[in-house]
Amino acid sequence: MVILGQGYVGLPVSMRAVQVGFDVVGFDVAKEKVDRLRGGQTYIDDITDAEVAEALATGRFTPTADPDDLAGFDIAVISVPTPLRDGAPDLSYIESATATVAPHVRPGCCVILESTTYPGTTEEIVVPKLESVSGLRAGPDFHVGFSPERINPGDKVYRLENTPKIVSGVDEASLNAVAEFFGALVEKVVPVSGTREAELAKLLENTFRHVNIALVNELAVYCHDLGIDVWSVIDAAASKPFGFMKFTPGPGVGGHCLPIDPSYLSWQVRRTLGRNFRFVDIANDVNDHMPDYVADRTTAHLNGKRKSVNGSNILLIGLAYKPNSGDARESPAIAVANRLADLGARLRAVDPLIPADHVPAGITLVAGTEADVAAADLVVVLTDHDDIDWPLLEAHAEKVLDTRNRLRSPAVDRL
Ligand code: SAJ
Repeated sequence: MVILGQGYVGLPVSMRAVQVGFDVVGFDVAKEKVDRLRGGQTYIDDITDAEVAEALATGRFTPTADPDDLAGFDIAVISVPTPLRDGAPDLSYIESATATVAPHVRPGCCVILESTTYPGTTEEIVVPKLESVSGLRAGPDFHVGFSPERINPGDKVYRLENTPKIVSGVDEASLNAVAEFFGALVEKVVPVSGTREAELAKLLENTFRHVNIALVNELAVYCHDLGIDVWSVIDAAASKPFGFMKFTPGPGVGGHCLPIDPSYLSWQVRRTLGRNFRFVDIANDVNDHMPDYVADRTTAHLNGKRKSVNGSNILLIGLAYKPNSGDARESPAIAVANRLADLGARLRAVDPLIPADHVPAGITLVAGTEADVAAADLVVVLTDHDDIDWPLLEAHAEKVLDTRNRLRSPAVDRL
């Protein structure tokens, strides 16, 4: 089998497929990724060097950047990025991967798209390309399906094999082929009626999160002005054992899923129906403005001490997009930092997980010692990694704006 895209989604699929006995060609256009894999080295947090080396040692894992190595495949999985470009879906990676695999489509093979995308992509973009290049028909001659990824980077509980996997196909035989393949890799497959339903199910999963995070973010803004502790409100509501799911306010929504996936849905509704998907538009607006709100709260806090942001030393706690991750993609913490830098703040930051080269210019990474805290006119908690020295902050930080409700000392000003 072949997997196009050896990123945080494709590489775990490769490793698991080798583990259960498949002969796997791991294709990626990034030669440096292929070289690292060939050297038994990983580049994603959830796969170790040992796992890569183990896969190579079976003789059934072939990392490659050469499309000719795709020849003769039985099953091809496409797991490539689907970013936004100017607010619209950018399917260039899917189109490129499809064009790469199409010449190798043969009777009886199966092509499965895993990348998160809008309903209709599989049957309107992928299938026509595969058919036009191969001269074969999807369905009667070869199988095509969609199976959304649910890889959760850093999750120690849910891995590929124990997360239910939605599977779908352009026809019954394709559905069965996709279900059979992923059924060999994961404990539970969830067949759905069509590829559009599967594509939309994935978007619903993350839009659900995005909308509910926006709900508590907006609630936090109003609670502050009403003098109500939003954190106690949410904890109290979360005591309801049914019909409620806890989400918490923060400086905004980052990562490679939530800021992007819901906009694939609203773009599709606007393009196809000429309608606005209001929940997504509102959630984007609320969540995108949280960094502004945090900058405003920072300004107000300093102002209360007769200080301006301009020239103040601000110590930021956490720059990554979410706790216990070193990923800075779309990080709201960095959005807050940029706003404060624009106001003339002198920024230092504590983040033991973020790679130094991902820290924007103008922000000095520090260890977060007592001296670092004492030197700050204000400490702003943005991403609450577990291995931050919280007791030290608890003991020494008098001037804190905590956007994650991590600190309990009375001096702390919370979102
Ligand atoms: N966030 C909040 N409040 C919350 C939850 C999250 O402000 O209550 C923020 C985070 O700080 C982060 C952003 O939202 O900036 C996204 O957080 P996330 O927990 O949704 O993490 P992601 O982006 O890694 O989302 C992934 C998704 N997984 C897949 O798409 C396969 C999502 O479906 C998972 O539910 C989520 O991980 C998870 O549960 O960790």
